[in-house]
Amino acid sequence: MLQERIVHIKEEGEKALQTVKTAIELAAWEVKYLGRKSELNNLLKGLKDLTPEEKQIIGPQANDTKQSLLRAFDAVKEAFLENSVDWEKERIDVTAPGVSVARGHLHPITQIEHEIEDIFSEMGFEIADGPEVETEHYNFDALNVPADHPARDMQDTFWLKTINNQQSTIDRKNTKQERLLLRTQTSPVQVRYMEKHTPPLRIVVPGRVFRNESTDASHEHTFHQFECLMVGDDVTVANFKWVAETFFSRFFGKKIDIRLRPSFFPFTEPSFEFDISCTLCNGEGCPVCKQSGWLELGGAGMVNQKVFEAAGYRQGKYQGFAWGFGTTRLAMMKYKITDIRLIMSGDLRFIRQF
Ligand code: FA5
Repeated sequence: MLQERIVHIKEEGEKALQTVKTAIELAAWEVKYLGRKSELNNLLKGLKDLTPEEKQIIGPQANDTKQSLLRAFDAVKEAFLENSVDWEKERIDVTAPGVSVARGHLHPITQIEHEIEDIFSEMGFEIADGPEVETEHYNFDALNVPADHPARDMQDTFWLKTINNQQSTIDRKNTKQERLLLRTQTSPVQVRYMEKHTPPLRIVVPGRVFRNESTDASHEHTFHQFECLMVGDDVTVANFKWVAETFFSRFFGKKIDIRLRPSFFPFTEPSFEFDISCTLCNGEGCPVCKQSGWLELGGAGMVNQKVFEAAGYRQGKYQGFAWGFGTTRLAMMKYKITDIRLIMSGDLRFIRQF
């Protein structure tokens, strides 16, 4: 009786498999003839209840049937897979040229800033940061630029409009209403940093600054500067000169000529301007260096004791040098860019070259 039933399952299963046309039908067939609740499986589970003699006959027969149906199922499944793939489409031509992936990259100014930060970090400087929207106090007052002093006009300023006829304030807790501006230099970060730290200190401050001035090949209204400040008990101009020469020589990978000229900044005393030989024309004269062979890179000097005082240090206790230079101008020299206005133009044809 059982033997006949098994033969019947086998015949029925094989017949049903021949009519299967879709993957769904094949899955249903598998459940019906090979699944956990299939008749054949129940039969196999019931073998334990048979007599030893019956087991000897029924056992092998049921197992053979299961294996046979499984083989038949696998063969049909394989055929299904084979037919469902369009091998012509799937063919991979390993000799075909690759498709290049468009990759973005950092803006040249950011690249230069990273390079500068690396060089200064190696010399033991810390990287500091400050706000682009600054108070009049930090941008001018604390840097020893009195309200009516003509030095305040040295850097034309973008003042921020007042809100609701009130002067806007950057610090709402501050009851003194302060005028806000777009910082004209990175120097305000000197005071902000010194207020929170005690010498000895060495910092560099990369950042964007703004000036309300007309543009030409070497002047922009929005550009980048890099401030450098070193304060201690006995920091001198000699330290400045060594740091400047070491930095520029490492940056350009060769010995660079530096020229110091006496100058005036309210926040340094004595003050000087420093130029480096124009790497674009090698000192021959070109539109960028205004035919002089030199490029004005920055201002520097020994920190005015009044600035130390504004930061909360006792007058005469420390001495140090400060230095601010145009990162954008440095980028122009490095990449031989003849017009500064290209740098922040957003023109991708220009940016993609770096
Ligand atoms: C300053 O901004 C001072 N804060 C620098 C300083 C810092 C002096 C610490 C002393 C101590 P100055 O206005 O000269 O100085 O600007 C510094 C540099 O910024 C210039 O030498 C130049 O390289 C760059 N720069 C100035 N104006 C522009 C501009 N419109 N476009 C591009 N770069 C500019």
